[in-house]
Amino acid sequence: MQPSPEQQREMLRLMQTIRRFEERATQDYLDGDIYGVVHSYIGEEAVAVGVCSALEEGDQIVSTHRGHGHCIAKGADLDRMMAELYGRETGYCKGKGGSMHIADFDIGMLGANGIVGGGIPIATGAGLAAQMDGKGRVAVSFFGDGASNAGSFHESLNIAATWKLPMLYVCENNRYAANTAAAETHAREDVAARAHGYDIPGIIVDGNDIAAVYDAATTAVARARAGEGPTLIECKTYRWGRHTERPTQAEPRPAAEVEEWKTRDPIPRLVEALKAQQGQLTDEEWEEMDREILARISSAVAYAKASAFPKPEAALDDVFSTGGA
Ligand SMILES: Cc1ncc(C[n+]2csc(CCOP(=O)(O)OP(=O)(O)O)c2C)c(N)n1
Ligand SMILES: [Mg+2]
Repeated sequence: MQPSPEQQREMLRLMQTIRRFEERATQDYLDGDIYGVVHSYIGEEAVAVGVCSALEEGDQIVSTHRGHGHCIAKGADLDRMMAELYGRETGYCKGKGGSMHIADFDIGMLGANGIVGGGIPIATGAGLAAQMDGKGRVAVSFFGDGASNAGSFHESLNIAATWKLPMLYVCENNRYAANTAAAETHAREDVAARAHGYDIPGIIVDGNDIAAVYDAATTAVARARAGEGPTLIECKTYRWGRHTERPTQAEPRPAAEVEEWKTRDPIPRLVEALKAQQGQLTDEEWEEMDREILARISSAVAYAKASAFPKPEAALDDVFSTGGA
């Protein structure tokens, strides 16, 4: 299914917001203003936006350590995101979680996760809850090629396939897990092929082509809502940056490979596609959209900087739940 021009413009806005957010987060991290670590999603924007554009508000997603893009694509608030990266009390986790732990239950973003493969069973639990609720909700698990080698991936796919849970398993195959090439750890190159072991569809898409991602996600969502069970979608993509933005982070990837993937940038691809549709985007409109996004990111940074750090006496707040029973 092809998105309408209006939907495509919204997808472009979201992808460029992720791009500009990540550029700014990287810069501010290198300047020492952001604590912890930043894993940039630059280059992979079409996956988060393509999938989340196929969802409804009540659908739920679970993210990874590289999670800013998923949050933005699902509609997270940029002020609270940036404040969390800055470790401020106005952030999503009151400044105590940082980049890898943003969650917003109100928009169906059940959380990023620093544990590789840790989010997959959480998403599967959300899928089970959606099935039990019977309101037609679906759950999406985003994870990397590295995570697909974790036991939690196989356990989750098995139970989701057996119980026909309304799920999308979205593998962001960027060909590396930290410094290890997937070729060194995957017996078979295509993660999607593993779906056959669980008798569910395993789809491979060009993860830098947002129309292809959206199309695959739309089909999988319809299947899930119809009670036919989960789909594994493998998006072939690439991160432009090193594994983290730490200045000391190793870079085992050949420079020519990185440069080659930059030519497959998903954002200009969508810009060109929109321009080719008579009257759907002009250079001026695109420049204006980018200016607005940059201004929005700057105001999120200003909000973060104007917010206070959490107080030491708040360190143990929100650690325990009374359960309400
Ligand atoms: C259980 C666990 N093992 C190892 C790590 C360290 N680690 C963090 S990210 C990462 C690589 C993950 O690769 P992949 O799943 O492909 O995601 P990508 O970073 O490529 O998006 C590793 C090994 C971790 N956080 N958790
Ligand atoms: Mg990877």
